[in-house]
This record gives sequence, structure tokens and C-alpha cells, in this order.
Amino acid sequence: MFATVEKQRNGIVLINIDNEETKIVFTNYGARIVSWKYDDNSIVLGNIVEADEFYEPNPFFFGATVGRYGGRIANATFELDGKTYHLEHNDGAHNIHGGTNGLDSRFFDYQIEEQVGQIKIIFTTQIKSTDDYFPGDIELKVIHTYDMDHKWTIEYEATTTEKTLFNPMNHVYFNLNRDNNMIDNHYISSNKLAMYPLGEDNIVNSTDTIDLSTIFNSNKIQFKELFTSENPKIKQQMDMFNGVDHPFEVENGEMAVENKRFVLQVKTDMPNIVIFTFNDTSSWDSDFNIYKAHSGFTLETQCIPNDINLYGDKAPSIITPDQPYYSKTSYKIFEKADI
Ligand code: G6D
Repeated sequence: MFATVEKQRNGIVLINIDNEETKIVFTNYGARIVSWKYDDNSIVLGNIVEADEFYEPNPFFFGATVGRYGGRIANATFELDGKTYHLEHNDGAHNIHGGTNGLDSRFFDYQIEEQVGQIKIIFTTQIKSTDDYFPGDIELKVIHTYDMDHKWTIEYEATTTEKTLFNPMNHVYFNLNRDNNMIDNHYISSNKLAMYPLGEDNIVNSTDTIDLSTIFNSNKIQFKELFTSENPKIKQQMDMFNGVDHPFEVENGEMAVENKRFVLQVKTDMPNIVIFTFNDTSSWDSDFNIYKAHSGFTLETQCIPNDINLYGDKAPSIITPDQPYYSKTSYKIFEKADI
């Protein structure tokens, strides 16, 4: 297992990790994952040619670290300790993914540590309150670790100067199909699959979840079954959003996604996983946009978007200067014959 560093134009650095049958690439731009391959199968969407032009601003956030706040905050406003904060309206009336100066579009500093059985890339940056209009300046480390067992782990470590909201995540799109054909054939599974319904403009405005395991009488559900379900609650949501774009609560933060050949296991200490099945791919006018609806899915491990407007001062995304922030998520890929 070894790492090589490749400097591209425009300040982009690619860090390639080779672990025999799997290869994974990260970049300093947005501390993002660029590609992940199992033999010659690309299991994530994005920069297949690994060209820097790919990262011109686009609305899809491929593989990026997203924050300081992942997901939408309704009406781009929230109250904390009696003070009202007004954020940038970068998604209609709402704020999405922390605004246009978010973590996805900045160059991180980095350090690579090759250890026994694993390689770590420690990315660092700061977010100032003046960058995104949230209170508090944040010092952040995003640590990507890749290990011999083909497991990619992301750790976030942060401190803030003031009480604020912090809800980072990674926006990688997976697709386990050999030709990256539609993900409808993939199954999601967990001992609990509770889906939070969305209201207008994809905003989470209710904590009354839809229990998919009960509706389907199974803990393993194919995306296609969800997309075509005649259950009125599910159908209403699928008709509104052309697929899944919903926060889930899963058992112990553990779930799996599989197709015929591969299983992807996810484990997180975050309370929710937002699954987004890439429902509208039309908003990026570029030759790089080769994507059809449902050509990938995300597993965004985070606190439920808009938590501050749902739970007020009990919102899990609130952090304070006296308590450093830490969270950890791992994604592990298996070929089925290996299990
Ligand atoms: C997030 O949930 C959102 C989607 O609605 C959005 O389109 C995407 O990011 C870019 O996953």
C-alpha cells in the first residue's frame, strides 16, 4: 500500500492511494474524494479523467467535504441564544451546504502519514464567521484514512470560538454497478430504516418518520421498490422529489448498500444519514455532465438538516467553545465472494 502525490494546474493536488485491488484518490480542493476503484470498477461518481476542470463550480458537490452546515436551513435563518442569524440564500429562499463559501470550494492544507496498514491524509482549514455569517470561527481537521481492508474512514475534529452550528459531511455519490448504470437495482439495509418526510423545497419540517421496514416487511429494500411504491406516504414523497433525498435513522448508525457483486458497509456516530439518489441532474450545463437521474446515491452522515429550526436549543448540531467537536464515519467495500 502506498501513496503518490500529483500536482495539477490551478493549485489542485491529487493524492493517490494504491491498495492492490482498490485505489482511492483524494484532493486538497474541498478535502474531497476524487475516485475510488475496485479493480477497474469505479464505485464513486465524479472525476473519471481526474482533470482539474471538473471542479469548476457545479451544483452536485461530488465527493466534497460539505459545511459548516450540510443540507438546508429553512429560509436561511435561525435563532441561537435569542439572536437571529441571517445566512446566504443560495437555494431559493433557503441556505444549502453552508453557502457559496462552504468547505467544498476551498483549498485545504494537508499532511500525509503512512502508517502500518493504513495511510492518513490530514486536511486542515479555518472557517471564519465573516465567510458564511454563522457565529464563531472554526478550526477544522478532516482526516481521511484508507486501510488494508479497503475501508475509508473520515474523521472531523473542530473547535469554535463561539457557540455555533456545525454539521459537516461528505457528499460522495456511490454507484456499485460495473457500467455505473442507474442505481435502481441496489438494496439498502439496516435493522431500522426510518425515513423523515420532506415538505416543500426539500425542507425537513417534521420528525414523524415513515418506517420503511414495517411498510415493506423487510430490512432490505431495493431503491426501485421505493421509487415505484404504491404506499401513499412513500408515493407522495417520490412524486414530489423524483426519488430519495431524505434523512434516515438507521440502527446504531450502521447500514449497507449492495448490488449483485459488492457490499458497501457504512458506520457512523452521527444520528442521521441523508440518502440522495441524484434526482435531477439537469442543473449543470457542462460537457462533464454525463449524468442521468438515479445514476448515483449519497450517504451523507450528519445531524438532520434544519435541526436548529426543528429542535431549537436542543439541536444536535450546536457546538460550544468548551467542547471540541469530533465525529467519525467509515465506508467499507467488499466483493461478495470475500464475505
Ligand atoms: C443534497 O439533499 C441535497 C439535495 O437536495 C441537493 O440537490 C444536493 O445536495 C446537491 O444532498
